[in-house]
Amino acid sequence: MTFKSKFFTLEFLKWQSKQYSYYTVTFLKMYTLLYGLWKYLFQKDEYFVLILGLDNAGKTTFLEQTKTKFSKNYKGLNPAKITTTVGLNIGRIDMHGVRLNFWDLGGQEDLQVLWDKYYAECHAVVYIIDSSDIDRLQESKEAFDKMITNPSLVGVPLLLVANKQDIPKCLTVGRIKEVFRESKHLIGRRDCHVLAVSALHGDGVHEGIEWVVHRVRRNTLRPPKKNGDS
Ligand SMILES: Nc1nc2c(ncn2[C@@H]2O[C@H](COP(=O)(O)OP(=O)(O)OP(=O)(O)O)[C@@H](O)[C@H]2O)c(=O)[nH]1
Ligand SMILES: [Mg+2]
Repeated sequence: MTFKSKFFTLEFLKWQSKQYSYYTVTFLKMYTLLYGLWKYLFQKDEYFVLILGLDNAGKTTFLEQTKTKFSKNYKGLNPAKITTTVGLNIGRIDMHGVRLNFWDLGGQEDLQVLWDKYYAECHAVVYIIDSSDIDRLQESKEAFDKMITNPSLVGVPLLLVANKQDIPKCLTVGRIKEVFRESKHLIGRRDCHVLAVSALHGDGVHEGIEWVVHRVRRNTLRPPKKNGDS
């Protein structure tokens, strides 16, 4: 090879490698741009909702009704087949362009110590009260007080579900409000709402979930996660 042809080959190789790096950078820029657009258009805001309350209050029944009402093709578990929760039940629904993830924890006394592990990550709490269990109303209020005193729940909307309203002679919503109003100073400025529900029959479940969605979306203290966020 002559000196001239060697020179031209070298120049050509340099030019070619410049072209390659130009295409690589352009490709990466396009990829980043398109991925950002895809994320913006298709990824939903995600919120995490804790379902808490004493054992037997109806938390898992409430979750099953929620999944049945808001998920296409989901046939809820037979209520008779729902047993006490020892670990965690999860559920997920999409509505109003957002995703709600539910964590339903066991309510037995020795399992309540696990509740606070989820506080920092949650965007709302649905607290279930058994309106037919007059003897344990005070115990439920104490568990509620302990929960809302935890600083990791500051600013989190609270939905109090007065469940089992289908049972004759159960406590009225008015009575339950009266009792839980004593915790007003602990609730502070958090959004809080008490709702009459029969999780077994599904009454009030839709309204409750609508309330939660609206409150978590407007709560600037706990921004949503984008799905895909770790
Ligand atoms: N009548 C009536 N029974 C209900 C209602 N909701 C739940 N139950 C019943 O209450 C019992 C307990 O319900 P669960 O959903 O398992 O209660 P839980 O709060 O998840 O209990 P743990 O998992 O032990 O903390 C079951 O027999 C349910 O069928 C309701 O609205 N009305
Ligand atoms: Mg349960």
